[in-house]
Amino acid sequence: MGDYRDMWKNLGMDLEKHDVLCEALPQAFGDIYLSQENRPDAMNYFNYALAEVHGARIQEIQEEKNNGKKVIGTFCVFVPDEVILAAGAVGVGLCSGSQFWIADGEKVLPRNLCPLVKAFVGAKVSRTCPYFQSCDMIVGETTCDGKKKAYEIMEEYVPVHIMELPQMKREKNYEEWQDEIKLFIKKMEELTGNKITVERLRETIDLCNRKRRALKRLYDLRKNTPSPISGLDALLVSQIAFMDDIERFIEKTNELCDELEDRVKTPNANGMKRIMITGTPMAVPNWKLHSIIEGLGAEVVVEETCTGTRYFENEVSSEGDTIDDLVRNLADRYMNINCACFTPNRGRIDDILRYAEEYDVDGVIYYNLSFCHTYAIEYGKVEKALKEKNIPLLNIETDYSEEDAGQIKTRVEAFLEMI
Ligand code: BJ8
Repeated sequence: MGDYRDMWKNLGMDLEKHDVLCEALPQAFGDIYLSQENRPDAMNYFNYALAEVHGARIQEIQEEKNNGKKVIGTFCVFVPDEVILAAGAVGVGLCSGSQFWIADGEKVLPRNLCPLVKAFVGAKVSRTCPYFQSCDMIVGETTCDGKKKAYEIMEEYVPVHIMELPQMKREKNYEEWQDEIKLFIKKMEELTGNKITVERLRETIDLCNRKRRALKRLYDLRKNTPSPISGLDALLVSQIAFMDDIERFIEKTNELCDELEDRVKTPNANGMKRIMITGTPMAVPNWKLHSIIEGLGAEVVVEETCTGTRYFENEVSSEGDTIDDLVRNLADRYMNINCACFTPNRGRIDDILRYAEEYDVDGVIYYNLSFCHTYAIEYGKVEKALKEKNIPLLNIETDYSEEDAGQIKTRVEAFLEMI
């Protein structure tokens, strides 16, 4: 990474603390990623994007800011990127996957809380995340209690807009979500001074659909036996998707898929067990479970998570002549995301069963971040549904620390032997 200290200083960052973070990341990335064999050449771009995640990409964002663009931070796949882009703003995903930020998060939050929430709050209060420091506004959403209440704390540091996400999927809830999207459009117009026109919104719907299609293409390639890409590499691509320039990301992901398409023409059977991960998201640099599973000689072939299928499944229709038509299309697509914050949430069980078949998995690992109650409770229903289909399942509840890595490794090893 180049020298970005002046830029970080101008962003009001705590440089000393940030140095500690910057020292740890290359080591972890090298150990986990660069030690893999037979990686696709096209992963070089994603290696670079990760290496420059606090450098070159932030510099680009600062240039966009200098050209008058606003930067909007988000934490959930329910916030429609289409609206952010249609207002001429830059969107960045702020979910945080690093243990580094937990201690600072715990200064202002209770310890018995999901690490994802503690980490994103810690990233802001410690002034060590240049994405956070670049944001003109963050957009929260009423999904789980931890996030919902954490946004009240964030308000002390940065302007916050909250979208009220319905927690059921009745007709009236779809209409409520349309109203929330309209309020968000209004807010974005006020913030940026740009009118969101039908034409502009249609363009960004098409753009976001192209991004979804590129990710879907990558995931479809993983349905091959063996998968032409490791689960770790696919996870990195998904994680970079939340921060990268969208046009470049689409191009680079499609280049990767071109290379993988060549690979699957000459499959080399490897006899690896094929694993699905389902559950809570894995924000960068959370590679813990994938590295354990793949370190034991199995391959992760699909993630039913928000850093996996929930992020790209289903496109938004661009049919219609008015903003109301397009907002209805947006609401229809987003309300089909099957997060455990909904009750009931049968759609998620159907997705898991469908993926188990489509990706031909040998077993499923349920990934639950500690203190995430909605996903922890939903485990019972997933377990019952998978049992009926004789699909083996292992439940892993964990946080971002490495303390339980040995114990998880032992349990995954036993699971792989059993299936
Ligand atoms: S759509 S999964 S990104 S809310 S923060 S719910 S892990 S206790 S992230 Fe999520 Fe949107 Fe749903 Fe997806 Fe649990 Fe932690 Fe809450 Fe979390």
